[in-house]
Amino acid sequence: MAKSVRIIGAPTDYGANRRGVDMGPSAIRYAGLTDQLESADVSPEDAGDLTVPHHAIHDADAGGDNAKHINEVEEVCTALADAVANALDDGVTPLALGGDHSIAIGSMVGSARDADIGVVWFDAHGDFNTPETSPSGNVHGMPLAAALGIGDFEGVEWANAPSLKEENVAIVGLRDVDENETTAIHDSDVTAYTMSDIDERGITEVTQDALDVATSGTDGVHVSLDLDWLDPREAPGVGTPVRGGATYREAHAAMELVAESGAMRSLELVEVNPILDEHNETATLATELAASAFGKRIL
Ligand code: NNH
Ligand code: MN
Ligand code: MN
Ligand code: MN
Repeated sequence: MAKSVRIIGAPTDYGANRRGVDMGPSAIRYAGLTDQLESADVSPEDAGDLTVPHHAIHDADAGGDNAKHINEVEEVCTALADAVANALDDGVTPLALGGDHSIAIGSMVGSARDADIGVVWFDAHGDFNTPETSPSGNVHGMPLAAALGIGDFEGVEWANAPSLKEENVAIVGLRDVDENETTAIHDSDVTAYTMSDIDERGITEVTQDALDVATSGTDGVHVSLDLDWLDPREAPGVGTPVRGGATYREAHAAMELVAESGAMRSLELVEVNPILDEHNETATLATELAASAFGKRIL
């Protein structure tokens, strides 16, 4: 019987400083997500979008908060955590569509509710800031710290995934990390691979190591795919592009290894910004990479 996947849209941009990423779920669906998933031999069901609070004067640049729009982020992440946990209860693999990367707090909390999980985080950025260290106050730069209960997030129930351990978190593809964030990553037990590691060792070896980190002693892995992990030439439709990212083939190779591991418990595709995109190609790429992560094969 084909594996079932439940698509859960989280159309929010409260964690980012560029508008437009809230249209990501629509763009990814429009790019043909369900067809791609079917081509990977999984059967998709679309649960639609979560309700995101309306903010009449949403201006992410306003205010000097350490964690901007944290109440809205909490509301979305709480709903997403429930939706992810319910999908897993129903024996279905959750596929969350962002939205900005703050939604990962909800994905991880939900995925970890009844299991010990590991995380593989494909991203140009560390997303390891806390409200104290963040230079921007944007929560999309903080989800890993939040889920691990680091910094101001310590003991914040909606934002922590207590069963998630630093030893089971691997970040892949780093090339833009803030100063204090660098120290925090070094001081933690998280494993981080930069683009230079990928240059030196190749994408397959690095991804395999990351999967080993995330599967060691856990029940399954949450895979978080920030589209800015890819080079902006492949994925121009993101809010914070950084040159020197993963190529199209490297990204597929990594997702194919994810599928081969058989360990993926939940997946999310985040930071697709259709306003900044060219002909929806970043959203299209997201659908193709999801298909590879769910086991699409050429032959
Ligand atoms: N590190 C920066 C911050 O915390 C940028 C984070 N932006 C991302 N993360 N897109 O993946 O504000
Ligand atoms: Mn609260
Ligand atoms: Mn990110
Ligand atoms: Mn990023």
